[in-house]
Amino acid sequence: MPVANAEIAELFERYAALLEIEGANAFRVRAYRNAARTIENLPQSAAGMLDEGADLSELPGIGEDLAGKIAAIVESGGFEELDALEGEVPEGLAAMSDLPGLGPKRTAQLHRELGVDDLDDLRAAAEAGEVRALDGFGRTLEQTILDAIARRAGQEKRFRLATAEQLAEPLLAHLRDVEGVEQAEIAGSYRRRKETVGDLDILVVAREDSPVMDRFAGYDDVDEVVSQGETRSTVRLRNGLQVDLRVMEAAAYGAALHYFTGSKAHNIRTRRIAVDKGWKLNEYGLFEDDERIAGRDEAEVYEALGLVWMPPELREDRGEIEAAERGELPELVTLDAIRGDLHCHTTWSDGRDTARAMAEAAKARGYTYLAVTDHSRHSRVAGGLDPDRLAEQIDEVDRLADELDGIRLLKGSEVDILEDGSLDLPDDILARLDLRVCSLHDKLDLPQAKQTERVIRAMDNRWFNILAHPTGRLIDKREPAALDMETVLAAARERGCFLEINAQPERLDLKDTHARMAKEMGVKLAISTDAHGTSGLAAMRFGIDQARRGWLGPDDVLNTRSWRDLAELLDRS
Ligand code: DGT
Ligand code: CA
Ligand code: CA
Ligand code: ZN
Repeated sequence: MPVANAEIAELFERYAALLEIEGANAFRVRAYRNAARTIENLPQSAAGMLDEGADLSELPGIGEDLAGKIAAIVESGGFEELDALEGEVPEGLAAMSDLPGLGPKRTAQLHRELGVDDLDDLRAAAEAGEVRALDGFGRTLEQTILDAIARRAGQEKRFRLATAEQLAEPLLAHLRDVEGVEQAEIAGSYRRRKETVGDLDILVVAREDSPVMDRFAGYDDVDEVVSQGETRSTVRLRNGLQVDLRVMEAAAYGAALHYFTGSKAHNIRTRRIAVDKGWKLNEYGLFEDDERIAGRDEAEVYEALGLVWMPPELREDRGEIEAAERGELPELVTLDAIRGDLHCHTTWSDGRDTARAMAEAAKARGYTYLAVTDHSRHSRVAGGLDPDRLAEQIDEVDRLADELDGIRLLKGSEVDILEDGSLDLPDDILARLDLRVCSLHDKLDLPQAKQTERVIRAMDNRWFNILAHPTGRLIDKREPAALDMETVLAAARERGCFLEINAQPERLDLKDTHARMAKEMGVKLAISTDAHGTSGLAAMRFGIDQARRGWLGPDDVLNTRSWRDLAELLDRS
């Protein structure tokens, strides 16, 4: 069983975190983070490429050294330097740095100044009020840490959707290949495209004599068979992800798909509708007395209940039942409606590919425009551009635009929003761009009133267009900035500004409920990949998932428009 790209990426992330805890050079740390992203976004399996004799050091951002480490991971599941560092850094520190709100830098500080080296120590120190006294910590963060430790204690690990997908899709293909298997699908939160999944729920219709259960338990990536029965088995994969498999008859497949797709809250509503009609609804079907009146496919179940089939992304009991009853389910945006990407990086800052390569990759995706938005000077470790360098880039992009056919390259910048709410670049250079995405990259822990005010100040600048990754959260790693989202959205609407759904699997920022809030308040959103290389452009579909969970239709999304229509919307004059 080849090592999945996500697993290689995870080890590089881990190595980067350990390096950071040790206080290693920021550029070195970043090299591993970038490599993790490169590998995670590769369109092919790195292990497969090695197998075919590919030279991984030719990948952007991967030199000889990193290529060697990848080969070692593929060969042995790890690499020497990681083992060595894991030996040096106490295990508890790694766990600490995983806590939202902490991260490696603060972990190092806690270790240095309080001698704390695991979660128990940390809790004790926080309870004794020692943490708040440290430089840059304070009472709020101390409480955040205590909450996070408490939450972690009673919690199973969740997996990012994109990570789960890299393990789930090959497994699903494996099952579909087993003789006698007629249908197979992944239900649960995975099918609802939730940003993280707790476990996978696979449903299969198979002939009686199909060896599907044995082939499931014997799958190469299975670490442990938790239970195995005739109609239900559970296994744990090597990275810890648990998978349930259920085998059923075709006549119940639709009912099972409905039941195990959930959500639980949605199911409770549909079951109540059935009960009100004097029926019974469960994973085997919709029953009137003992007669099954629906169950073969999902649409049939919904229709029998007086509803219509609805996309799984909507099934959270957030109004979708009522909307279906009124015949007013929203039309949801799809990937093929996207005409361009409005946020990406190139070798001018911390991207791995040239603007030309990015443009060509965008064109290959069928886009008609791509905005080049490299960092501004305040993002120093990301190689941010000062006004002179940006002016040079503007000239280069103009030159490139002349040479390129069939794709429009837009001049942009990802401008840091400074602590006082001013933008990191002067107006005269901002004025020369086609668009500006503006972001918070530091001081994410300001109190809510200050943070909200900071963003609104920034929007007061007439060149502000799109608030990128609005809260700065990293799923399970970094808490969102404390923004009053309703106030921010109202301010954006008033000023003709927009917000972004950042499609990177670890960001997915705005989250679904905030995207929905934006739609309801009439603020359109960009869905952008923030790609740092050509392969990063593929993340668009995760942004689409998130947008669909926020009920967004094509009209609610900026980049479903032609550049002409979009330019008009962006023009604040
Ligand atoms: P996860 O795995 O935590 O990301 O979330 P889900 O939604 O995949 O939840 P899971 O795996 O516990 O169960 C799969 C589906 O099965 C769930 O979405 C709805 C259904 N289900 C599970 N337990 C119950 C229950 O107690 N009542 C009802 N009505 N449905 C349930
Ligand atoms: Ca599940
Ligand atoms: Ca489950
Ligand atoms: Zn960016």
